[in-house]
Formats: sequence, C-alpha cells, structure tokens
Amino acid sequence: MEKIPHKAGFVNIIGKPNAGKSTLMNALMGEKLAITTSKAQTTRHRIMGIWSGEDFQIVYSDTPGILENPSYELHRRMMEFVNVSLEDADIVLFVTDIFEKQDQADIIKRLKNLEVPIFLLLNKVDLAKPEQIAEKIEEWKKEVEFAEIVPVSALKNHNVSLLFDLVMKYLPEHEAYFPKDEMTDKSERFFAAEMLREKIFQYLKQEVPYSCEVQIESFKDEPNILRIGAVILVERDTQRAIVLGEKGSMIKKIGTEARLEMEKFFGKKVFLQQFVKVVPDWRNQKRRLEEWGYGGS
Ligand SMILES: Nc1nc2c(ncn2[C@@H]2O[C@H](COP(=O)(O)OP(=O)(O)OP(=O)(O)O)[C@@H](O)[C@H]2O)c(=O)[nH]1
Ligand SMILES: [Mg+2]
Repeated sequence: MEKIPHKAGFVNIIGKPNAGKSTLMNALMGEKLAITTSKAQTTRHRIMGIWSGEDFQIVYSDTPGILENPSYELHRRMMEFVNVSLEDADIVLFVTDIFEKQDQADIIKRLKNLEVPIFLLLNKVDLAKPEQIAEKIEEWKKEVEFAEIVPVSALKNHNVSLLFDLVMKYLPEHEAYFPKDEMTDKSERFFAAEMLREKIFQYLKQEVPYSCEVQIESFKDEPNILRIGAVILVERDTQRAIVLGEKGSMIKKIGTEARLEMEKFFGKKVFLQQFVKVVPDWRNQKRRLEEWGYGGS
C-alpha cells in the first residue's frame, strides 16, 4: 500500500486589532486558547494552537493586532511577534472585520510582499448583509491576490470547517513540528495569567487595562486543588486603587470570574491569590519585558 505523505505547516493569523483573530483561532481549535475581548490590543503574544491528525499537523498562530504607530516598547515587541509570524508562515490567514474602516494600506503592502498563500477572511459576516459581503470581496480583490477568500463568522462558527478544509488543501508536505499530543507552545502559567488579564480587560476602563500586566508567581498543582499566586502589575498608584476598587470589590469580582475560567480550563478546583504591584512605566522597560516573555533584542 502506498504511504500517504505527512503534511504540516505554520498557519499564521494576522490582521488589525479587534478583527477577531483570537476568536477565529479558538473556533478552529474548538477550544478557548486565546483570550478575546471587545477592546483592541487584547492579544500581546504569539500563541500557537496545534491541531494534529494521524497524517497532518496544523500549527496555527494567533498574533497581536497590527499597530501602525507603536507607542511603547511593549508595542514594538508585540509587532516583532507579528513580523516573525509573517516570515515563518506556510499559509497566512489575514482576518479583517467586514466593517473595518481604518486604512489598511500598510497591511496591503506587507501582504503583497509575501510569497505564501494568503487567505482573506472577511470576519463578522453574521452582522453583514449579503450585498455588503460581495462589495467587500470586490474591494479586496483589487488590492491583493488571495489564494482563497472566505466570509466567516468566528463567533458563530460560520464557514470555520470550510476554512479548515481549505487550509488542509494548501498545507505542505512536512514532518510534524511538535509532538502530536501537544496543543500549544504556551505554559499553564501563561494561560492562567491570560485568563486574569481577560477579566481586567473586560471590567476596567480607558487606559487601565493597557497599563496592566499579569504575572504568575506561584503555581502549585496539589491532588485536589491548584494554588495559583498572581501579581497584577500597574503603572501608577491611582491605577492600583482602581484595580482594587472600593473595599477591594473590583479585584474580588475580577478574581472570582478568572478563577471560574481557570477551573473550567484546568478541570480542577483553583485557589487564586492576587496581589497588585506598581511598576512605573513597565511598558518601556526592556529587561522587564524580556523577563515577562516579550522576546529579546
Ligand atoms: N459579531 C461578531 N463578533 C465577533 C466575531 N469574531 C469576533 N468578534 C468579536 O470581536 C471582538 C474582538 O475579538 P478578538 O478575537 O478578541 O479580536 P482580535 O483580532 O484577536 O483582537 P486583538 O487581540 O486586540 O488584536 C470580540 O468582542 C469578539 O467577540 C464574529 O464573527 N462576529
Ligand atoms: Mg486577539
């Protein structure tokens, strides 16, 4: 019997902030790996979602939304994750919100320089009329040569299995890059921190979520309980007061919701301890950013 060649590749999801990249990766994985919120710049890292079968392995990467003018060193590090993802991709999934109004000239330029197949994924079509979809497709066709154009709704799971079939069609022949039972490149600590950051993004307003970072200081997996010690870092005392809330009400709410998410994700009871610490201007501190997983150079 002839052996079926093994296929594997990096399928990297890029686009502007808030386009729905993380929601799409979660839909493709059938698992909530990446946090999603209605605020822009939720994702700060490259997060891999690995989907393996007997004769294939798709390594999806969710990436931060592309910012035209990075204002902080943190932003520059986030954009570095995007740059690397554009370089090592076998297939690029370019996600754009069908209603996105912002100028995408910078992205178009970058897409034109790519030599790998690019899919245009027009997301949030659950909110659009069919004629709006057709119109957008025509607009985009004039700008870039796409291998495939797929209207999707990451949130409602519309056309997600079709997208998977199309990815399989373009996946190159290659051996697996990761052990077949691995689902991601990130640690349990990373996901715990992200779950807490998601609640911070959901409940806090204006600049506060952007000034927050979460680090997991301790993670003890005991037989019946997972004991997690998290530190929320903010830039100013006033922000610390906001995160804590009146008589500690805000941190309690955030913590309770994050703990419930963690219990679902880890399938275990979680005891979550939280501290809030002020680190002035952490978004521009190179050494600290490196320590916290925002790459080098
Ligand atoms: N109606 C609708 N909303 C969607 C869809 N996909 C994503 N959203 C919403 O759009 C918002 C942003 O989604 P994310 O997945 O966090 O977007 P992102 O591109 O990862 O954003 P950044 O990480 O900030 O770059 C969230 O409120 C999602 O619920 C969709 O198909 N339909
Ligand atoms: Mg995201």
